[in-house]
Amino acid sequence: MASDKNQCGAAGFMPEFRSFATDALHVGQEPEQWQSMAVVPPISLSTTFKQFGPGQHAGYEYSRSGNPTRNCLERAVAALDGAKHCVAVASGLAATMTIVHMLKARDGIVCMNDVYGGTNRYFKKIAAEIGYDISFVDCTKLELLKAAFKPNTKLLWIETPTNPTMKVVDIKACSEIAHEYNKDMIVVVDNTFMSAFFQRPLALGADICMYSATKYMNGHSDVVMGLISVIRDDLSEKLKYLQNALGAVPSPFDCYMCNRGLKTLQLRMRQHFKNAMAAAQFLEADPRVDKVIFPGLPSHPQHEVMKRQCTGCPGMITFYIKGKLEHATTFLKNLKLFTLAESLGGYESLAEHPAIMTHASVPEEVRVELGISDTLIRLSVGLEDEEDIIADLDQALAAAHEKK
Ligand code: P1T
Repeated sequence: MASDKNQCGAAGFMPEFRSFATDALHVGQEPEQWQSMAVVPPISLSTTFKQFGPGQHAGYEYSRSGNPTRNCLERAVAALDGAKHCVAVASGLAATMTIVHMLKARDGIVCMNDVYGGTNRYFKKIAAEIGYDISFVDCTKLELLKAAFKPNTKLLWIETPTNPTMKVVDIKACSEIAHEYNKDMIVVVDNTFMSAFFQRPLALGADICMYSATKYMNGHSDVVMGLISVIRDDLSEKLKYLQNALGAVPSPFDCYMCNRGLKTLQLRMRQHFKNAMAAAQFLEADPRVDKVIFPGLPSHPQHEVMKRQCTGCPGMITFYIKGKLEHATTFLKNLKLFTLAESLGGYESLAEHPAIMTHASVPEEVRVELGISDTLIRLSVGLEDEEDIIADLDQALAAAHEKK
């Protein structure tokens, strides 16, 4: 049974999704699917599969079009997303590319204005040059979204919370507006920051839920992968066709790893939430910090939306350190437990400087407009002990503000 309060003690959020852990452990993992009755899905490395007669096969022909290990993962993810189908691809950006290939050049795409730097670069430098009509809009302002749609708009791309400024977009409201404008518009939510444990975009009206599985879904910083989940059979058919026709597929080994990562998704996300809440509260009370952006705090501008559409918050925090660029870089260089590195969502705590690192490809004037300034620092709070996480932040803040 779903409880009123989350295990991490956060009140006011949606109850956790029913049978989440059971599905993560068992859907797609049935021993009976293997002749050996293996309890853990084997890594099926064979690129090709014997046929009984030409065109008569046991479900698999060639490993790009279908692979047994990948199939286990796809079935598990579909269950966790409350979806019917899932397609695994080689990276989060390969998922974006695969989805955009469902459209034709000159079709319009409206995209949330703050998204991962690589997504911004793909839309602006690749998709726009092919001929897609791309526009960016702040989807937290629904009147701006309404005004952004044009007769050729075929797809709405939402990221929530956004990377890196953690704006929260109301998925239900945006999906309704998009589908009212054009019932066939495809609403995509990049669910990377949330994972399937905290947010189910398909239940909120979106048509596609996608991930960089490189982050929380795998959770161990050792796989690069993308996942795309859908309920609609027509979208699944197109995406499966493109998975094979574009060929950006993940390796069976990576599928095995990600499938394994899902087994602890629930436990990991609960702990990420707990640790991040403690770190965010510490930073918010600290005079060496200008501002903390964490959707689990009542100070977050869309905290109410977050509670309404999510079961909790991941380990992502951004904050503005008091001072200048020099203070941000000194803070980052002095961290001992947090590793200064790009990426997020692994068991280990990471910290980075979006303006210089993950979002360097976003034009400077756009960065300024979005608030990706020299003093903005992004944390991916990991699963270490809470006291050690806070002690590390404390000592690095002290180093940054010493004699300055
Ligand atoms: O790296 P890849 O698996 O291709 O995923 C791209 C991607 C898509 N969507 C979001 C929200 C992301 O954060 C990412 C990748 N992000 C980082 C590498 C980062 O450090 O922010």
